[in-house]
Amino acid sequence: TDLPRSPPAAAEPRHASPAAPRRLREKLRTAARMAGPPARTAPGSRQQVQGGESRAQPASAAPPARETRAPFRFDYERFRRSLRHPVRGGRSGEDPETRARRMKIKEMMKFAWDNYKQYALGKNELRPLTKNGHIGNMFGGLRGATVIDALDTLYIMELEEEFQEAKQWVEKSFDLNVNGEASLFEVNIRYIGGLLAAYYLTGEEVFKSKALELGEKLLPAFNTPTGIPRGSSLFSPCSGMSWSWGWASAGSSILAEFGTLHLEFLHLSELSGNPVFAEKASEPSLASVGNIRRVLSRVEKPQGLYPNFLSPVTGSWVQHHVSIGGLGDSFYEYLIKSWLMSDKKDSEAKKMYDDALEAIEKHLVKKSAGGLTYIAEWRGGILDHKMGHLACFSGGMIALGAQHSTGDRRQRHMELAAEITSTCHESYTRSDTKLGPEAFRFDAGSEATATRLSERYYILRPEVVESYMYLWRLTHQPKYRHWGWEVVQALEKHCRVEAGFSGIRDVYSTTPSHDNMQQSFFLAETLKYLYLLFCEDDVLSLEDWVFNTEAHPLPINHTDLKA
Ligand code: DMJ
Repeated sequence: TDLPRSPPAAAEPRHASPAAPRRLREKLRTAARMAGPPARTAPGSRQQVQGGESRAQPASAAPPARETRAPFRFDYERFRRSLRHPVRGGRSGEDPETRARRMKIKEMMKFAWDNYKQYALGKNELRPLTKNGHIGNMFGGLRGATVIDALDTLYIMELEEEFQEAKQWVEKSFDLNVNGEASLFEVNIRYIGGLLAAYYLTGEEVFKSKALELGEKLLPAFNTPTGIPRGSSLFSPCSGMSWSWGWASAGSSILAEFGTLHLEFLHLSELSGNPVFAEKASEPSLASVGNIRRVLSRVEKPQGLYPNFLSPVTGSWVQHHVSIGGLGDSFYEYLIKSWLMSDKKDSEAKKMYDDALEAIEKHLVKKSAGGLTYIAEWRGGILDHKMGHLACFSGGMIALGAQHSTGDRRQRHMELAAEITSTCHESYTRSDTKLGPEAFRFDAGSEATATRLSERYYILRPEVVESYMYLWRLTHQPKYRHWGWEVVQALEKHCRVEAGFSGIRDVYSTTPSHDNMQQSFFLAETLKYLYLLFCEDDVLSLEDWVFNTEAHPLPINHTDLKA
């Protein structure tokens, strides 16, 4: 649930910097000149921020991590005892068909991993047709996105040998001293989320220390006049600096990016004892997700809606485009999940979620001529009758939130969640491959189908099966498992190739045109949610865990775990 991506030919997020390697080298050289002689950053201390527009803003007075780390110890054993269910579940008694389906999905995961390992280990993603690796430009020079994204799925599926292979790669080859421009959002949800989940599931210190080190590398992105981070940060080990740049999102910051940090950053503070990620206890810090919350709760919302673009300089909206799909999506998801993760203590997040959903219901939820419920986009008051694949996560989110409402509201929201999930299912069943397009429309006679050539592709995205998983867990209606199994069959038929799984360019054509990319989120999310759909409810129980927007499980804070 992030930003819309470009069509398969170049499956990078649309907001990824177009900077060519030559321009990047120039930026690094300029940075080095401005910084003077390289200064080593003390291990564990915050990196210095220099350069670009950020220079005017001193880094917030956050305490260096080492000041607070010494006396602090996170009590992992106590954390494990605080869980209400064994992480991989403990119930049995399922029917043989459910077990067989789950085993099939496990086999798909093994196939995806084995091919990545054989042809692309250490690259970010596998190109399954050409049998090589893809690096891309989203992660600031970091490698191994598929390894980090796959860790917790391998663990949950009890693929022990494969999990050990992935862990060894993290121990021996995962290098954080890299050069490049990183998307704050992508590094946070995939790398930090993946490492945190692997730590909480296994207790292996290597995952925790890498997550904390990487978290500190992201802090300079917050160095703006409002503390609203920019979209990208420049990792540069030559002097231990990171930069924030304005051009990545045309000078504005994107709601789904700066609104999708809260879950991971709270855990970084929880594990390190360093309050800077979450909030400074007595003195509000700009470099914290608490500050983002403050800016958002103060700014005026047109008709109660949250536009997608905010200026990190003035703290005002830049244009009035509202979407529960790309550019907005996971901001809403992180509000309700922040409340759940706080064991229902973060009432501000719950109120923001409730108010936002009320405005969405009032202004964006529509019914098509054929009776399908959908959530439209809003451009300065004009509705665009379109839903992106990304927006299909919202069925699951609304169902999750509804569980904690009462009376009419609970019933209304459960119905809305079921209707949206059913519409997203229609977008799959109305295609020839039984996989859904990147976006579908409800205008000019179209009902849940793509009308533009550029929107017909499917890149192994998870959002529709994510909603099936939540709706199954919350209602136990068999149709959600049936729908999930339809997806498994379609993936096998149209996306499985000799060396992995690939996205396809046109869901309305059964003559395959593969995009040659096995996205890391296919292992992190699509296969994990499908697997969980065929598990008992106590495997990664919703009573113990919230899933970050890349499906990495983070624990609900049942107790204070400082040692
Ligand atoms: C993933 O990286 C995450 O789900 C993100 O929130 C949205 N985009 C992809 C999957 O579509």
